Amino acid sequence: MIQRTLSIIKPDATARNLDGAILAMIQEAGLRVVAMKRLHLSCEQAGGFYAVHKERPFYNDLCAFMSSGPVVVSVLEGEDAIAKYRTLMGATNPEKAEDGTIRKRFAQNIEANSVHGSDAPETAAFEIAYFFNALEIVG
Ligand code: DGI
Repeated sequence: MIQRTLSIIKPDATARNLDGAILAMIQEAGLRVVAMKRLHLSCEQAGGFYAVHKERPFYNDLCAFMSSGPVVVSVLEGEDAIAKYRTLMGATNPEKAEDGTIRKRFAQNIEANSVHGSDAPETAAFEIAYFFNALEIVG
């Protein structure tokens, strides 16, 4: 099934000028970039995005980190895009990430882990709408 998913290249990766290398891995995996923008989120904007994690102990640190520098948000489209991108990203903790994944290659630790990807169709719909309107997505 053709799906869409929301990707974020996180501040640790943009700080190291890795946007292009990560987008190349995404495109090499067969995913198409159908929308993209570069943003510097406020702490509140990052918090709204990660509202599902509000009760987690790392929530405040996560919001601070996600607003510490620019991010590149994009909508990816392709066959089973949600699962395909999660596989390409690798485990949340880069010490557990498989060879060939974005996090194995670039992530620095469990927080500065370079990329975000939606984990289910419902979260993808919420996350895509958080950043893009219909006119900004061009398949
Ligand atoms: O979907 P993921 O990004 O792989 O992971 P998630 O939805 O469980 O968590 C969202 C982000 O929150 C994750 O990319 C980094 C951060 N995070 C998750 N677990 C921890 C964490 N940060 C810290 N400091 N400690 C954690 O245990």
